[in-house]
Amino acid sequence: MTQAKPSARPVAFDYDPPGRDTVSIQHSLANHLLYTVGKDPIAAKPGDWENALAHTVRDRLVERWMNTTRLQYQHDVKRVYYLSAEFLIGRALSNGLMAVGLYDQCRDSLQQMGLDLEELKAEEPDAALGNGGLGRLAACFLDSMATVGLPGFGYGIRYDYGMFAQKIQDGRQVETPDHWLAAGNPWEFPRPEVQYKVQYGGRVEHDAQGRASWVGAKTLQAMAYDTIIPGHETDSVITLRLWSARAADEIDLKLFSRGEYLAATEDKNRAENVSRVLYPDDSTQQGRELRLLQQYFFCSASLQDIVRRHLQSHADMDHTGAEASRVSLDGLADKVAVHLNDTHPAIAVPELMRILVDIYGVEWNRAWALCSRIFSYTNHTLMPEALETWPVEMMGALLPRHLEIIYCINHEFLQDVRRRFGDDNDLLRRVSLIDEEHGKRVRMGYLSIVASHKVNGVSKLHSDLMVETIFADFARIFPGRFTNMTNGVTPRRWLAQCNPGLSALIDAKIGRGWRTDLDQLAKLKPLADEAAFAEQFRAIKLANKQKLAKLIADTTGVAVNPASLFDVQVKRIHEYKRQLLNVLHVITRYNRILANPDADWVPRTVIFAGKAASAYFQAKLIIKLIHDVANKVNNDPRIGGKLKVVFVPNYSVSVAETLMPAADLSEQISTAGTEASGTGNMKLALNGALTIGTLDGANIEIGAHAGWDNIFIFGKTTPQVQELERNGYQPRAFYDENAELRQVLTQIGSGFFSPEEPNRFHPIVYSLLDQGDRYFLLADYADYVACQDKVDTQYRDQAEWTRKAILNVASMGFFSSDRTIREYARDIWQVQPLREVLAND
Ligand code: 26V
Repeated sequence: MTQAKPSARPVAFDYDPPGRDTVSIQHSLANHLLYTVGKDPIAAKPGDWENALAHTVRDRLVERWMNTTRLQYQHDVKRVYYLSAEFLIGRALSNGLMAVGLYDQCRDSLQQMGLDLEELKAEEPDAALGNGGLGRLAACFLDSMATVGLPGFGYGIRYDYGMFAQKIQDGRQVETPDHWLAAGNPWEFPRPEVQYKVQYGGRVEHDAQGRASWVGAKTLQAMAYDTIIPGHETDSVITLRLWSARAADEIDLKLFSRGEYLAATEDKNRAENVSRVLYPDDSTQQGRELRLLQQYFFCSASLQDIVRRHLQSHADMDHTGAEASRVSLDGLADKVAVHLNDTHPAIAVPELMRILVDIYGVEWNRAWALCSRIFSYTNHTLMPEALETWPVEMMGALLPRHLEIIYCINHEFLQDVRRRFGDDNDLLRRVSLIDEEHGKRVRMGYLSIVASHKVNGVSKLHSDLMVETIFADFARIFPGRFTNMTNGVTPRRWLAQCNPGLSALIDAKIGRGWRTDLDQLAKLKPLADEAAFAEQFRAIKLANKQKLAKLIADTTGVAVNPASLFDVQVKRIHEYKRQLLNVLHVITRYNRILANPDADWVPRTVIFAGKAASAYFQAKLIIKLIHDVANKVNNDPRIGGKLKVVFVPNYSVSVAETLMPAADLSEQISTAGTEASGTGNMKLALNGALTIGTLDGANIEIGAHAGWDNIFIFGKTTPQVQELERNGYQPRAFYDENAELRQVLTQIGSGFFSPEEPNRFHPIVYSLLDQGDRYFLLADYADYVACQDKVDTQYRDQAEWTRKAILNVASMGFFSSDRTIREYARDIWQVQPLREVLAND
């Protein structure tokens, strides 16, 4: 690494800690506008003020940040490094303001200056460095690590372009690039002095002693950018370090001196492409070489950084040179836990082996023993098509030494299996790290399991299914290695920040402690029966619905009635999540209203939002269907206000912050056994929505906590789905026996919603009736529709509905990511909050 030794601290080092009073804040803001942003106030745009405000907040976090980092060094604590290809942070301004405890004060200071905080907040682009649940979970975890005071560190990629922005044109998704850094990023500190070489390509040579060297490789540079992650109600602040790709040599001097300027910069561009764009796909594993390079790029830089930090603070005094490093590295597992967020960072396993064995000369078995104590791995999906494998040939060309190391790991592993389980060739073939059946591929999930001391799923059901299905052999080979860590969400963003109305009401009743101890929400339970409280609760929900109605009107042009039931399904568009089942219900309801217009219909607004992977044809067609159905329903004068359908474009963390507080009904309707956990389900319940859902993922635990009377459960259970599968599921049997279902599918298939193109939705009907209905929509249809009737009945009784909604909020304490992160810290990482270390020192 090209990093100079820190120079001695100057003798006189005095600085002005920024004040917290109104005048100080106003001065900071003015100073930053002038001296940081470089704008004359008469010319400054809202974006400039937002930038100045972000710096004003950041200033008030830096001292805490330095103190946290300094204390970690001084007490030589064990750290956890969370490796993730995705961090879906969203906006940072409100979160930062709340963390420093200056939200109201800043708003008022701004107001005195004639500025509106709400307007400035809207200027900030989302940091959308993730696809969906997995990336957002990583962001909630960082927030919780900081708040709980864990010595945590996030490592990922600083993508120039994050998750694509979704535009809707003629009812179809159109992807546009997300250049989130265009106006600069006030939350990051570039660290040009922190750079590592990352190599790829070339070949491996072995010397007479069998030592490997990787020769003829190409080189990239990884440069660090640090983002401050503030804790709440604490001084603890942690770091998210993201790597950006640079060319090893800025430009080719030979070409440059010959005047071939464009050619001279080609290498630079190729290198920088490595961190250019987030792969926008969470449905299928894409065998893209660049994606493997991205994964290796950030893992290699992160591990070099981790090892460098360890050696820096654990210099062995009794030895010199290489021996000193080897001795120091013996202690690595006592000071370092590395977590693999899914298999995207699994290449970190052979990379750490390479660093230890090839670079520091650590003996193989010793190095492997360290790895096995350092790594742990979370699985986030059971969907076979999302389980990563890489063609051996591709990995050999890109990372020849890593492929060798993986073969060695596999050899030792299979030998061990043979020793313990005999020559069961079928078993050996099944658990081999190399899949030989689909043209030789490296199984990254298996590699992660073999290297980790703990492997967890993300909800009880998912963790059970994981060891019963995809990892059954491994559960037998490594009993005790598999565990569960049910997901959670940060109550700071997903209640305090997004729902100020409800937060203020809760504060008034039970105090502010719930922000860092969400179990305290249970104190609201007795209030569920208090009419006055229920009245306030309802008024807040209505105000939140009005705010969402405005967003809907602004983005879609559709006027919705805030007094109607807001029925919300927001998440990535995927067949297993069954947005299509929701549409089948919508059409059924439409038909029923037309058949019986004078019945006492509960007015409903069915709200969808979510992105489809750009190459996922069926998911994109579902988006189009939602729009075509919406068009028909919303413009049918016979329907009046009884039913509205809207699709909110460009679902993102920020859009979610408006949607979650406004929902009455939370749709969590995946086929049982397919949704690993879900976290939107938690955010919606925390904001007082009632769930309609299957017994899938974390829905089961939500029901157990909220009480089964306070959730609407329908559909086949996982064992029932498995049984249908075993017995040869016949979707047509369900079709034949249900007249309403037949009508709905006939309408979709015959162009009722797409008269200008009657065949448009053939692929949808075909997938249900002729391609086996992979996600059992038809099997669950009747029960789902009947369950929706129960929802109506319940909603008519507003007092009872509100009581249940309050009980849901009061029961969500368990789903704080603080609880999840404490479980990881205790049972997997063996790291302690700094506060506890200090108390024991
Ligand atoms: C796969 C791929 C494949 C290649 C392209 C990029 C990409 C990105 C992500 C993934 C895996 C996605 C897995 C995922 O997001 N799982 C979700 O994780 C949530 C947090 O644990 C959980 O709540 C959701 O149920 C689960 O679907």
